[in-house]
Amino acid sequence: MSTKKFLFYILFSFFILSTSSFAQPVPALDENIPHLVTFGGDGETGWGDDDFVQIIFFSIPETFDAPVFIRVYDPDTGGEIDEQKGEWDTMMRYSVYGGDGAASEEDARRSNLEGNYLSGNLLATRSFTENPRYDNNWYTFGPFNPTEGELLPEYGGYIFKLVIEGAKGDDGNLYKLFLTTEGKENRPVEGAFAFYFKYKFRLHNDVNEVSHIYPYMTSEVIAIKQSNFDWDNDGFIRIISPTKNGEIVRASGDDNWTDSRHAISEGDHNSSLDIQMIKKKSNLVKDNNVVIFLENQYGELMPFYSIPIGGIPEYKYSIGIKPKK
Ligand SMILES: [Ca+2]
Ligand SMILES: [Ca+2]
Ligand SMILES: [Ca+2]
Repeated sequence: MSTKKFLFYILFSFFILSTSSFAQPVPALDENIPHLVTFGGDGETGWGDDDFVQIIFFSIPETFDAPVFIRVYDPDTGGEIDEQKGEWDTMMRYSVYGGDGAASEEDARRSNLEGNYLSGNLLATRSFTENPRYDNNWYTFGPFNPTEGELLPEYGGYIFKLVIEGAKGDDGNLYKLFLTTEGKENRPVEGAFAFYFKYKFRLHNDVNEVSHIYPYMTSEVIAIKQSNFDWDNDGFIRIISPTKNGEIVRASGDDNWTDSRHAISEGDHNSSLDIQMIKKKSNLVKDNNVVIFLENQYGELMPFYSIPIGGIPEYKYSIGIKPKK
């Protein structure tokens, strides 16, 4: 394949990926993560949620001019998929924000709960306790006009922020999200995607499953620092990229944070990283909830994308081993 054709192929792949239904659910299909997690605010951090708030951003292309909806699967805390601690007594508050500052506010990206993380215009909010009506079922926020989002071309268009807060109680809320063009079904918004700077989720209860997250390395990045919480020593985390053939990332134990630094070389620029979470093969770590975030060499948070930009990266032997001059 000629270089030109190859470049076209890359762009074409990106176009297909970014417009497929794969881009619309959170967690994304390519991530192979079963559910997001947020605990009630009276919970214990040792159950796998460090601060009882999750913040997810959705990006809608400027060219898209029809209404959009944000749907939440199993928004209540109770019933089949959620994590019970004593009585079901948890209240989860979901709030959608748009307008100036919704996503550009540093406190929102860093989920600095002492600061102005509820920035922007509040467009919709609703709280849920245990409610069988929404067990294994969807609740829909919207419609929203795309221009109600915050316009940030560097993040692909109009941005909406969904904040999920454990207002009361101590149980674990498991849930999924979908950005859609319809209020009653999941229909992808063409060219849209989600991104998140601090990600809290449940790993599979199956030792053979591998979950993934996909940050993108621009040409300015020369080093990253990953931090993770409450991994419970569940197997290992590794990086696959054009120059990294399974570089090991330090993983945390029970109820603590750990971090590790990783150099990023030229061969990884303009590519996603595939950060793989490989569960321990013996002694299943059951119901393992974890938190992870990433910073660049300036200490700036780096987003994970629901689409691996440029496609899922692969190790390239010819780049990993530099030719002698
Ligand atoms: Ca739930
Ligand atoms: Ca409880
Ligand atoms: Ca855990």
